[in-house]
Amino acid sequence: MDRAERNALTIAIALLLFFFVLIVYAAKGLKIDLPTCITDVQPFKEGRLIQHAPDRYELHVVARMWFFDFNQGQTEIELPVGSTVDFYLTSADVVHGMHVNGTTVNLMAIPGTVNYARYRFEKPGVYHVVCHEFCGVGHQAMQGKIVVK
Ligand SMILES: [Cu+2]
Repeated sequence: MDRAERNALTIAIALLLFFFVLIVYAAKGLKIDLPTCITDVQPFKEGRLIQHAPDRYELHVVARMWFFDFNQGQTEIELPVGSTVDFYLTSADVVHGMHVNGTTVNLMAIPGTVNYARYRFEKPGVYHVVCHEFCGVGHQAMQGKIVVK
């Protein structure tokens, strides 16, 4: 093998290892979890916001053409600042996406499955929730709001 070739390969391998180690550190050390498809929760039909403690919430989101049902048809919800939310997401019809802007919550809503992510809202503000997976003619209008006060 040519020397320049070996140097290029060494640098490429070192770079990729560096990226990989940092990603594993973020996932395990900082607990920035990847979305998980969970199997012990049945797909639900209605959105629901459940409060377990003053700063602990469970949010069942149903994505449907063309809105997010956060809580019995509501497309906008309010949470106190500092809340930790367990997001459970399913779809009532086709495949949707759900990205909560400004956070690491970025999930797919797939009919028949439940996706899960956890996030703590440390800063107050309006978090727009958008669908980023094409879902028909109303796709561009599919959005919701999480208001953190
Ligand atoms: Cu959608």
